[in-house]
Amino acid sequence: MGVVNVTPDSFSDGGRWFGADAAIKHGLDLVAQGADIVDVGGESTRPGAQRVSEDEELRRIGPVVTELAKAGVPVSVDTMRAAVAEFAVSRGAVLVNDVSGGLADPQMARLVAGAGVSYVVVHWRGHSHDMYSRAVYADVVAEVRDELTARIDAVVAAGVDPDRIVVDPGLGFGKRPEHNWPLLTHLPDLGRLGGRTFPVLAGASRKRFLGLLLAGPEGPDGTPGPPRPFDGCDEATVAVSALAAAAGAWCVRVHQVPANADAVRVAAAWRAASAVGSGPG
Ligand code: PMM
Repeated sequence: MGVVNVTPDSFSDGGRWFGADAAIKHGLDLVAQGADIVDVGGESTRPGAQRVSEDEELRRIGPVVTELAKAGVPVSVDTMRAAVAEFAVSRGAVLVNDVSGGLADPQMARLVAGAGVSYVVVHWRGHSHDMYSRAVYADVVAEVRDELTARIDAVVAAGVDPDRIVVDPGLGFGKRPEHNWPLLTHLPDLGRLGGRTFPVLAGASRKRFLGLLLAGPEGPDGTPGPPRPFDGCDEATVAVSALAAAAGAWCVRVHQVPANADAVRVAAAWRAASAVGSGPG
């Protein structure tokens, strides 16, 4: 999944594809580079971000979703608003990527159910302006699984077809680095919820926990080194994509497609070969 953030302020690519023409071209380029899905978003969810209005979100994504879908691109709409999802689906979007897992807009699950599109249910504990205040976990994997299970039960009760659900641990959403890493190493468990197995999507691309992992050397007084800037985190993103896909993730959401598409193909070959029995005796 390649990302097109039609925003002035997203964490890693804010402002770059803010104009509709640039965003449409970027989406087409991502497909040419190997993306299977293009995720179009008009609202930044970076830590501390304030919300944009619905009109502004629609203004940003409208032409981009419309033109990409018209060009035959499988479009995902990254939105927490049912009205925005409804518009995007009416223009041909095939997937609703809701980083709030249906919590931000009570109409979302019904809209998705009625539209019959796929739905990414992301683990989320609240809006970005104060998300770190909620980053408190005793057992992050168990709690994220329980909370995702509750969201799935709610959206299925509202009519969403379970076969259309994709789950996502929501890396960085109300989570610190020490929470993101165990979630990444338990991706298959995160897909097995309530007696069903759901495809899993992971969105680690260029996130701050990678910049912190790759931080510069500590100062002489032990102060942490400066985090690596996001555009120095693409190789680490590729490493996460390979490991996540090898562990069975269905999809990785990334800003830079070519190397990640290669990583996913390596992982697919890895998984296929590991299924060929050649064990002892
Ligand atoms: N992360 C961001 C935006 N949308 N969607 C899903 N499903 N999973 C994510 O982890 C996710 C997302 C924030 O990233 P960006 O603003 O750097 O693109």
